Amino acid sequence: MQTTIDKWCRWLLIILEAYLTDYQNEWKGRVIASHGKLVTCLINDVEVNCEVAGSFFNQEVIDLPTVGDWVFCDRDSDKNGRAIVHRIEERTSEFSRKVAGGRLDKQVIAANIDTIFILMSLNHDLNFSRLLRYVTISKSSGANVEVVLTKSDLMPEAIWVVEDIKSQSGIEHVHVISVLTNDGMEELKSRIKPEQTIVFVGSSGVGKSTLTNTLLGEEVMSIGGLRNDDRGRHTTTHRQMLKTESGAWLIDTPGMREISFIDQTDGLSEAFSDITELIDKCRFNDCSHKNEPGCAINHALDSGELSEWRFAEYSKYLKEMAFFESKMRRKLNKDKKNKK
Ligand SMILES: Nc1nc2c(ncn2[C@@H]2O[C@H](COP(=O)(O)OP(=O)(O)OP(=O)(O)O)[C@@H](O)[C@H]2O)c(=O)[nH]1
Ligand SMILES: [Zn+2]
Repeated sequence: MQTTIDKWCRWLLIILEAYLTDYQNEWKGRVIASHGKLVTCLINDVEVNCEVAGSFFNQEVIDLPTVGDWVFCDRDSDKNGRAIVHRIEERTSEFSRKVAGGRLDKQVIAANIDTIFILMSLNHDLNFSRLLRYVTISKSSGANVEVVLTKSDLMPEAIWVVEDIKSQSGIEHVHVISVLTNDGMEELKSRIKPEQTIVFVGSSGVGKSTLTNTLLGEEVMSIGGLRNDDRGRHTTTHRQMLKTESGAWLIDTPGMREISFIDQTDGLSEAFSDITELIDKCRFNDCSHKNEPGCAINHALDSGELSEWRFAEYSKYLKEMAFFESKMRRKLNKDKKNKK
């Protein structure tokens, strides 16, 4: 009996010790730059180099601290070596996508964002399909979403695009700007409030770094070459958060060549709310919207109320998300079996 009590006491002591070592002095900071397992945090206005604790890598789904995250560290200085990040505060919003390439993992690009600005440049590469992808992913983030059409000096007659984008994407705020001519800049700035966290997302070369530098009032980000076809050279190499002249926090992200979904059906329902409302009106709950009688989707397609293109995009995204989800489920089941 005595030995059992001893054993329990020893266990209790170990747990207590681990708890006290880990959390007795927790310092809260915000991640302002991330390079995988190394992050820079702002703790009490001081930049501290940190390393992510090993425990992050024992999770079923690895979720490392990302730019914008509020985290808890073991100290508030890196004078005696990097501080260790022990945990992440629950995020209020996150912009995520599937990592590029064949791997299945989710990549959180930015966290705790108030507004996501999707940048797209007004040149011959203007792509509605890509924009809808960004809108869908952004809508599932929990943040407010706005669109910024850049380089208006290249397409002065942009006004018709704005109306099209508003109706196709359902986004209320669509800005048209040019950093070269200052067109639309004041209106955009008025949408960025002090202390808010914002992020610019979009393909490489759309002008994220140029706009960032303008809002910061100094050349912090290096700008891509003098190309205007959006086939940029990926000049932004890592993600970082910077304070603008007006006091807002701005997260600059590298241009994304690939923008693939994870399970973001919530964003899909929001971005395509007209379609989900129609689906609710189909006579059969499991309507495939092919030949069933009483199909509200087919009716809307026939009458022209719903565009073929939008429905095709919606169906494509839904399929991609279902594919990701089933592959992810299989992977998790396999991992579980291997652990047994
Ligand atoms: N004509 C015109 N060109 C612009 C404007 N804003 C940016 N550019 C040019 O577009 C190119 C790409 O700009 P960047 O700011 O590097 O683009 P980015 O989105 O940060 O690119 P990545 O860092 O690769 O993601 C550069 O040559 C800029 O000079 C604009 O308002 N008008
Ligand atoms: Zn139907």
